[in-house]
Amino acid sequence: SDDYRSMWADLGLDLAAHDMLLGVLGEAYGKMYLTQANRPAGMSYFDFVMSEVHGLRIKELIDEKKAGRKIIGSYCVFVPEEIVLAANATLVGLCSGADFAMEEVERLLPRNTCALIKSAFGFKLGKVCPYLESADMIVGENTCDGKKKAYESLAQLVDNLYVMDLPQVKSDKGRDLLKAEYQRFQKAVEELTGSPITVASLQQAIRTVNAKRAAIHRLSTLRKADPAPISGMDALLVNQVFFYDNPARFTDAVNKICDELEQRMKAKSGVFPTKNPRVIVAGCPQAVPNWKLPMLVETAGAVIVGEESCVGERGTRNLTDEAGNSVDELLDNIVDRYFQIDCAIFTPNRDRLHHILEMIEKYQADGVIHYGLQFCQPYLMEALPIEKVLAEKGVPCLRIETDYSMEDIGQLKTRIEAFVEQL
Ligand code: BJ8
Repeated sequence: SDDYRSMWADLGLDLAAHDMLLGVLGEAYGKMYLTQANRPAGMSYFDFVMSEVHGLRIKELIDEKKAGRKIIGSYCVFVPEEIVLAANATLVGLCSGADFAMEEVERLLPRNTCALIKSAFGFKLGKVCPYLESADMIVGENTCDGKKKAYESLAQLVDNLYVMDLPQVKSDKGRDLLKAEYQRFQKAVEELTGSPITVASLQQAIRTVNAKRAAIHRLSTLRKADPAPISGMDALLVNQVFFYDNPARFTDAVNKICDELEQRMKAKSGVFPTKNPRVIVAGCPQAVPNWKLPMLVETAGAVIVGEESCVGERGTRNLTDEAGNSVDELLDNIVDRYFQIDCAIFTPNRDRLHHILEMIEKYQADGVIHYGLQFCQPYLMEALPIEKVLAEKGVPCLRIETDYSMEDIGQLKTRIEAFVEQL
């Protein structure tokens, strides 16, 4: 609409480039999502959210800003939404799943940088991300070398970058660092919003975020069923929207889908036949609109029953303890929850392998597809020992290394089809 166009222009978007992006996104969504059979009726909410991802949701954020709230953008699940909400701000995920303005990007970053980082830069340089442009603060974090160094360059492109340091070892010192960084972040957010965090506001924020995660846990549990009541494509989408939507509304929408899936389970109906090959996808995060792999897996006839990823269980598992009598106690609960995240930037990172094994059991998976983005050292390195352990346990594993381009689609299709065949 015209309203949206003037909103995008006010945010400084490049309207022509942005039209192109929305065109490509809409077409891909129609082809990959709307063509799926037996989708739960409750997915219509997510179809709506996607059709309005740069429209209505951005208008809501702008309205929040007009009412004095601040918007904070983040690239990593280590940025605690509880602290953001408690200080009267809204958190949105910024990491992006499509190539954009690649020529310009490669003038600032080496070619052998992972697609996720390049994409984040492409959306800035191409002026096509209304989330990035509406953010009052952008949080970068010292995780992998790629992101850590890229934020030094991003700081030249945006004037509101805040960088959070993160530990690399799960030691007492590591936990102390995380706590100190969350305290520093709390101060920075309070300064931005002018709203000091109180016990009540932090407790309320913890409840809000826990409810969102609990709804996702409920959805995950339902995916244990055979036949699978929801496709991996749709479940991934729900996990992607987790990062953008209004938390309370999102929680309601996910719970509604779960009610529907429970009915499906009773009726023994699903999206794929019973005894269909079931796989877990493990590895790098898949941000919107990176749907290449799940699309290939599910059109090859397997169903994805779980994502071991930050856009998935690595990001959403574990709740934050709601009990505490001071901000400091609640902050400790938050640190305890986030310190368990088994990102591959940690060394050693044994929990991740355990979690993958646990997921195979829980979701009755027949195999694992390890998804690594090209040039992502942490996840590509971890893929090898994971593959070895899975081989010892007799669990088929397909190790994929790819990017956001469509160049390897034929080759991936052949490998995935052969893998699904053997399950
Ligand atoms: S907690 S996974 S969201 S850092 S794909 S940019 S690792 S080279 S994304 Fe992540 Fe936080 Fe960890 Fe999760 Fe680097 Fe790899 Fe690129 Fe990556």
